[in-house]
Amino acid sequence: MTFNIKDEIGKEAAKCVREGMIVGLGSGSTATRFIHHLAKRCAQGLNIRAVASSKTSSDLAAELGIPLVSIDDIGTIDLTIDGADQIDPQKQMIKGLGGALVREKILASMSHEMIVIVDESKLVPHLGKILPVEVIPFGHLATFHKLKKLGYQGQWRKKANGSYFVTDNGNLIFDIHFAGVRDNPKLDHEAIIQLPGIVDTGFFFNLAGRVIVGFFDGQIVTKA
Ligand code: A5P
Repeated sequence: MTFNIKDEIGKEAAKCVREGMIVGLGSGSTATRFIHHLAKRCAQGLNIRAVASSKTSSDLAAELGIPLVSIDDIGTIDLTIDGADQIDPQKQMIKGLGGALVREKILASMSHEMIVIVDESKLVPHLGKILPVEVIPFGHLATFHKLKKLGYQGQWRKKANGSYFVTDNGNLIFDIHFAGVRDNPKLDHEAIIQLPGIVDTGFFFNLAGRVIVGFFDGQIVTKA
């Protein structure tokens, strides 16, 4: 079997789950490896309940036998474990390349702790590059023009067949392309979120707890 760093990260993350917890399941390829390892622990007798941040993660958890609860049946989450697209030294993040950013942020904000699971390619000194933004379909072209007026360029996320990518919430994703790194991501977030029609941005501030980083030499480091 070939060495897969995301699998090692997922295994390490699954060790953080304790008996009786309500666990938030992230989305994306690293979170998927975590869900597989969590399912193995459940099969060995670990009792937990999970809530998922996407239909894909929910379907996978159900298929692997992880007991699921509805978000509306719980008030708080003990621990959410999720990936990220970029994370800086202040633990500010960009998420949403998988399109699940809104539900991921809801879960993270309900959690006593969000453990972020990333390989070393996600560690950046400053956030930048691509920022996914969830936009409601109604009036999306007007929203696009308003974003452009604020200086934010980018493109609508599309599927391979050319149709719009639609989120689990029935919305669209506009991927803002930044020319370089951002000096003040919080100002970007505030400018974008005040536009009508924007549901949320992929910026995650003050949400990350521990960060489990997998290095390509096989080392796994947990940062407090
Ligand atoms: C999903 O919407 C994202 O926020 C993911 O958490 C993020 O894209 C990281 O995914 P990978 O683990 O696949 O890189």
